[in-house]
Amino acid sequence: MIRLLSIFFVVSLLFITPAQSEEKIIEMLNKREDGARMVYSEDITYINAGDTIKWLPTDKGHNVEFIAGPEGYELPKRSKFNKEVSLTFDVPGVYLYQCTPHKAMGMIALIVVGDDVSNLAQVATTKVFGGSKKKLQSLAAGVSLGK
Ligand SMILES: [Cu+2]
Repeated sequence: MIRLLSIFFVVSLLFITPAQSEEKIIEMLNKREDGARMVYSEDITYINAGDTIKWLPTDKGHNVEFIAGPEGYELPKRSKFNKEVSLTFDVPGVYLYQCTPHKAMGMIALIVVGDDVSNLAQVATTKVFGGSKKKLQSLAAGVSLGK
């Protein structure tokens, strides 16, 4: 009887907590709270597969341009300046994007989908410009699992 009840309990939990995809907001900023200039609001964003990220053009003159992702991932077109952009990530792995006009000023960021860092070393060798070279190395070193 207890066993039957516990099975019932587990099964009901499955129905009560379905896997929900979430939407995360990232802002494009001239200046962040920590004083960093020309940045996204997050340097490294951790999401689950199926989640969506929405970038807001909080400050003007920025965009989102993907330059690396897991194998087989077709890089989306770079977004328009001053426009909101939404992307859903179904494939686990590490993604790298930059802001086209500020790509040499360190305006780059990483996304880690589904705790999968198997392509991190490869992403870390992506060609980036100027001040973004150092930043990419520090971001890659800062990636951690378990959030
Ligand atoms: Cu920018």
